[in-house]
Order: sequence, then structure tokens, then C-alpha cells
Amino acid sequence: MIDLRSDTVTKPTPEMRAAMAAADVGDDVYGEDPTVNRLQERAAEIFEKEAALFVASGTMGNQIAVKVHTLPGEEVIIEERSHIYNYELGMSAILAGVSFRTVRSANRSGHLTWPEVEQAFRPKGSDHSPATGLLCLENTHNFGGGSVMNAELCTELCRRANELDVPVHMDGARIFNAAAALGISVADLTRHCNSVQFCLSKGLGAPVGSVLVGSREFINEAHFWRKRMGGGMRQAGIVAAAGLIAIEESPKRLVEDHENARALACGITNLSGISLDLSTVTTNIVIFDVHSTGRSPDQICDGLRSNGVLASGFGTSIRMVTHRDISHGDVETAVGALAKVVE
Ligand code: TLP
Repeated sequence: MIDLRSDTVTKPTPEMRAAMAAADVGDDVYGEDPTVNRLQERAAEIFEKEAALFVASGTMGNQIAVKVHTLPGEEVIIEERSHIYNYELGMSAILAGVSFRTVRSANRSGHLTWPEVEQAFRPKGSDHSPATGLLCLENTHNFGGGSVMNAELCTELCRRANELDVPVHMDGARIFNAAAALGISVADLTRHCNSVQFCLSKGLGAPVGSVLVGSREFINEAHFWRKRMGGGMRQAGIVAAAGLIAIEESPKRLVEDHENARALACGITNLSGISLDLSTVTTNIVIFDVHSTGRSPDQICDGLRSNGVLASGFGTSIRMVTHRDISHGDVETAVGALAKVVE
């Protein structure tokens, strides 16, 4: 099977498996796992932030960040198609007691501009309206098609929000893809964000885990909430060992995934009934509308499956994601399979 459902499906590399087998471990709840400590130190160094925390998943990292940055009853400004709002099971209402003020970006990339954020902002001190407690951003924007927010926009949004006393959390599940596409460092890209969550288990290819980075004070508080959520892990160095390889080695090869996504998009853009704007494909995610094929995304995904290709459907669209276990040859096979299904 050529699995294009997500970049989460990658299997650990032989180097990761060897590092996991050999990992030096201890009890991380006592802060004594040297491999987890090393991963956290390296993540903080790479992002040029004060501290970092290894967490079980992207969802856990994002939700802890929302909790730490806000007070119950506050409101979080967030783009309407974002992962935190749509795919984290409403956890922010439960854990942080906040509500979301969603804003639909006028741009299909899903990245908000400052005027779009500003019109949604509500100050503290009203005796009627909830106050804005946090701005959440997403880079790359998953359901914006893996779109990249550049450093200038990110800096402007953070600066302006901070001026209004509102912190900014970056859901950077695929921030290394964004940095690779821009040709800059993740530190430069996220310098003005108050916190960043990034996933080891997506494009970077590790089997488990995400990392939160931010100020020492933020991470101390996040550490407390991780334990409260049942996320205190013991000999977690077994998985952190793969995470270390993921942050040191995997970013170098992400451009290959982006080239493969581009080749995939070029191959399918002219198939009958497929609607895909090539200019939207800048990282490893390809989203295309199949409405005009006369078939539903589920029917097309079933057809693809019979031809050895896995993809995921949502709405009237299909998403295909390239990753380290997908070769250029796999891309050609996937294009051929889709042509067979829709033509
Ligand atoms: N995204 C998954 C699905 O949940 C949709 C995927 O296959 O793309 N932020 C962003 C931007 C994400 O794309 C994801 C996962 C997460 C957070 C959550 O990460 P996990 O799955 O580790 O909790």
C-alpha cells in the first residue's frame, strides 16, 4: 500500500530503532531520564527558547499551552479551519474553560492577517463580553493545504497581540516543513511566539511525541499540567531517542517531501473533474476538490484503495500527504491509480 493518508504513518527508521534500543533511560517523572532531558535541551536550543517539554502528542502539547496561557472564561482567537478548534475534541472547553472566537481567513491559506485578528479582539474589563486571552496560529496550516505563514506575518501577529497583552501560541505540528519551505530556521520563524508545539511524529518521522517550547516559567507550568493530565511518563527516553534523531536529521530531507508533493499535484491537476490550484501546494500536503468527478471522496478513496493507494476524504475534497516513506516512484503510481479511478 502507498499510504498518503498522513505523514503520521511513517515507520521509525533503522537508525531510530537502534537508538531506541540503546537509549540511556531513567524515571522522567523524577526528571532523571537523560535522553528525555537531552531532547528537551536540544529542542530549546534549536528554537532559541528558554525551555522545552516532551509530551505524548500534538494535541496534548496544544491543550496544555491553551490551559497555561489563559484563565477560565476567556476567549481564544483562532482560524476557523484550525486543528485546535476542529480536531481536538473540544478539550479547551473542558481543561481550560475557554471559548473559541473563530475567524475565517479571507485567504484560502488559512493564515489570518492582523486586521482579521484585531476585529475579533475583545479587551479585558468588560462587564458583558469575554476577554481575549490567547491567539492561536497554525504553521503550516493543515487544512489550508499545508500553507506556509512567513516570518514577517508571524512576527507582526505576535507583536501586535503582545502589545494588547495577549500571548500567542503556535501550533507548529509541521513548523519544520514551513521553515524548510522558507529556507529559514525554526527559531527565526517562531522567535516572537510565546509558545510553540511541534510534532516529532509527523514529517520528522519519529513514532511518538511532540515538544512544547517557551519561557522557563511557561514550561514549569506546562510540566505541572502534563502530570495532571496523566502525561508524566517514566522511561520515556526509549521514544525520546527517536525524537532526537528526528530533530537533528529529519529536517534536512523535508524538501524531498515537498518536491514529491509538487510532482503529485502536477500529475493530478489535469485529471478530469479534479480541481487543484498548483500555487497552493508549497509543502507536503495536497488537497484537491473532487466534486466535479461526480463521485464522492469516499468512493474515490475506496477506488484508490483497490489500486493500492490510501488517501483521506473530507467534505468534497481529498487530502494526500507525502512523507519519508513515499518515493518519487510511489507518487507516479498514485497519479496512475487516481487517473484510473476518475477517468
Ligand atoms: N493532524 C492529523 C489529524 O489529526 C488531522 C493529520 O493527519 O494531519 N496540529 C496539527 C496542525 C495537526 O495536523 C495535528 C494532527 C495535531 C495538531 C495533533 O497531533 P497529534 O495527532 O499528535 O495529537
